[in-house]
Amino acid sequence: MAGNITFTMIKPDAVADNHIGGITKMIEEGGFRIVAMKKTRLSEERAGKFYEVHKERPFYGDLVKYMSSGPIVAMILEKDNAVEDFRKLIGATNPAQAEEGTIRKVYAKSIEANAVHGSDSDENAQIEGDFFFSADERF
Ligand code: IDP
Repeated sequence: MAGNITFTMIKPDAVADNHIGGITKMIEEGGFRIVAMKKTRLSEERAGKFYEVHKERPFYGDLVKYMSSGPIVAMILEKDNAVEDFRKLIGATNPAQAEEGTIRKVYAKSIEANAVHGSDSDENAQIEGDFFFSADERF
């Protein structure tokens, strides 16, 4: 059975451009409840750890620099079928391929600076949520 938790980050460009409100509005209107939320900045080391699964990919170094370039907003979200439904709400990795009405269609600037992260499995949603939040930060 699909889980009811996913993890997201509003990425540095979208935070810098003042889109925290616009993006969280789309998230809430998409039927997700915000269980935990934090504005923070990743060091290069922490960003490297978060994206470790991509370390063999050619864009890894740039991605780590970009994700540590400014503050992000991390959130745990709750909804039935959370992981799959949130991937639908954010749209394709490359905003040129993102459907109308998706967060990336509205806010992403490029394939790298694509406004938001969304977990790709229930297992990763747990790992990524635990990366940022302790039990007493979830409500
Ligand atoms: P996802 O975020 O849609 O799950 P992934 O393939 O897991 O996409 O890639 C993680 C992140 O790495 C993307 O959100 C994006 O910021 C960056 N990325 C992915 N592909 C490229 C690329 O071809 N060039 C530059 N950055 C990329």
